[in-house]
Amino acid sequence: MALNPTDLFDIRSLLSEEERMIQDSVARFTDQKVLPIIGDCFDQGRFPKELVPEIAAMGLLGSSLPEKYGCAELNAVSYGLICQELERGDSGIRSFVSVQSSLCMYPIYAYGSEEQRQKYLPGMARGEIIGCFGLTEPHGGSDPANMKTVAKKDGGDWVINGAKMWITNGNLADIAIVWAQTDEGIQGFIVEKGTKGFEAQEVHKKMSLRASVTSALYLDSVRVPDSQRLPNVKGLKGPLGCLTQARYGITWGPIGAAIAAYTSALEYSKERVLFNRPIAATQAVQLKLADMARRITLAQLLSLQLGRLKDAGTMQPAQVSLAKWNNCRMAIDICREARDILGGAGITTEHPPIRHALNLESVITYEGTETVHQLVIGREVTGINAF
Ligand code: TGC
Ligand code: FAD
Repeated sequence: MALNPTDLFDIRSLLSEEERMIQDSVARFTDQKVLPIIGDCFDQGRFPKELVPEIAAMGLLGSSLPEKYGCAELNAVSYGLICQELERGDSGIRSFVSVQSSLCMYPIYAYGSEEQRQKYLPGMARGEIIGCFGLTEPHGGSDPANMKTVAKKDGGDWVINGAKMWITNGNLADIAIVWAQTDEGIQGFIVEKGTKGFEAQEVHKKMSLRASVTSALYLDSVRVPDSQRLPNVKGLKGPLGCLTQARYGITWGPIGAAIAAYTSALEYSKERVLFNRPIAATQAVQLKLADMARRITLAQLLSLQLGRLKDAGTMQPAQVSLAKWNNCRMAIDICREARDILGGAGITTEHPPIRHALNLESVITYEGTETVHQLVIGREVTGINAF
């Protein structure tokens, strides 16, 4: 029996019935709702906000969090499959869900008070309250310990001053999780849209993640009550703990982008006839396709095992770093190679490879650059910090 070209090791057989069902329903959503419009959205530099209610209704926002907050309480592998199928559509759609789920709902759940959870999580799960996550600053995102944004205590309030850069969902968001330096270390604050002195400004001229909103945030003496501070974490481990959740999902997402590009190149190569034979009949193209299939298979196994470790509660940040590095590198290489197989046709958004390749320029950079993750592994295996 012929093997499935996008699942050579029958990894689907390792999924539970519920996990397969979730994957199928998100795949249908991507096929029916995302793929027909996403090329145009990318061209127009437009995030398809009209899809948010359906994304929410499917339970994809904060999908790992408890049902008592209106969430689907799915396991980590299911969250990964959601990311994979959404990013098969576009990294911008997966980014929206990653930020809402792992970077905004997760810290409110993990570090927030019960009052904050009740106030925000159900509305966020319904997609009625959109969040963004402000960690990166203009002077350098890789080193968040060197944070310049400060929050000073003033009676029962906090006064926040600073700026954040490259913030996904910034101009869409109703709330921002803002990380700021305080006298007691880095702390997180929930800043609501419309708070005096708080402004989001959209980043334009992007060649990547064009179907996603990216913004700068400005905080000019923004005053928030202590009840908007996340009370249960202090120090860099707060934001880094959120990043571990989001990076885990990002190990899966690029598998979807790679599958989209590989499938497109595979189909095209069987139809494109040059020198009296389809280019798929040439050794050069077969080597490229075989290499894509090999690298996708390895990435699938890596993320699945990572998900099983996460579900068992033993996943380590360095393991996430290795998978984020490997899978982003795998996907960007495949998308660029697929673009080449399509020749000139590969340079337009009529075909997915170039859109995914351009998106992955962001995905390989955000949530820790490739170099940052390589250095995390270097530190893990040598015991020497080279940052
Ligand atoms: P270090 O000072 O050693 O550690 C500080 C504390 O944090 C703990 N920790 C972690 N906890 C959870 N998860 C992790 N991944 C953790 N890494 C470290 C650590 O145990 C320690 O705790 P404690 O209790 O001892 O205080 O910090 P480090 O040397 O490990 O960090 C250095 C480095 C470079 C790895 C870190 O700064 C880093 O990861 N930099 C990259 C920053 C980054 O990724 N920014 C992303 C911004 S958000 C974003 O890009 C969203 S895009 C989303 C989208 O659109 O999809
Ligand atoms: P820098 O940190 O200035 O890095 C520049 C270069 O130096 C990189 O090549 C890096 O690998 C290299 N480098 C860094 N340290 C070392 C070292 N020790 N040794 C050798 N080389 C090193 N951030 C948020 O907080 N929230 C968001 O929602 C968010 N969304 C984003 C969306 C998009 C589209 C993009 C592009 C970024 C987003 N980011 C977000 C920011 C992202 O996390 C940062 O871009 C990333 O962490 C890198 O920071 P930087 O851009 O300042 O690059």
